[in-house]
Amino acid sequence: MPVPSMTLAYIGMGANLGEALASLKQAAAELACVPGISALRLSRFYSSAPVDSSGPDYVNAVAAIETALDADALLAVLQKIEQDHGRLRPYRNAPRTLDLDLLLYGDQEINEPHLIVPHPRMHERAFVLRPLAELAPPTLRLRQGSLAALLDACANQKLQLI
Ligand code: PH2
Ligand code: MG
Ligand code: MG
Repeated sequence: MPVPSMTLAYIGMGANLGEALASLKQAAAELACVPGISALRLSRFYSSAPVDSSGPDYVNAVAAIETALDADALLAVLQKIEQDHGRLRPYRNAPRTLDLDLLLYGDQEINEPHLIVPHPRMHERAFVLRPLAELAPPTLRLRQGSLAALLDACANQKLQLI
């Protein structure tokens, strides 16, 4: 049987309600068990004040995976895990028990109403870029610049390693 081609994808993980750290660890374990997902690598965990949001401080991390799933199927997996963790969406950027964002899917650009990849705000968020830099090759570039330059630009955003 032919081996399906695998895509390297990065998932941004965040939570600021409930047992946020435990939820992120549990979600990573759940992701690693999904058929079509392999080689999960997890960054360290960081806490930071909510950006354009409210409520308690967030815990954030990034996971890198190899996946045979297409971007839509992967999005459905992420949304199912969010639901399983009691995710509600009362309003935009509301505090949440679990947020799993598809940051990068190979080098694909996706512009659909329900899915934009690369994630449209990742380039300006230290809570995404710092953990991403632990997993991504230093050569990684986003449309807005190199990972190193983007990290420099948001160096003023306070982030605490947990
Ligand atoms: N997620 C948001 C909005 N603001 N702030 C922090 N610190 N961490 C997040 O994950 C986060 C946020 C929308 O997804
Ligand atoms: Mg998000
Ligand atoms: Mg989200």
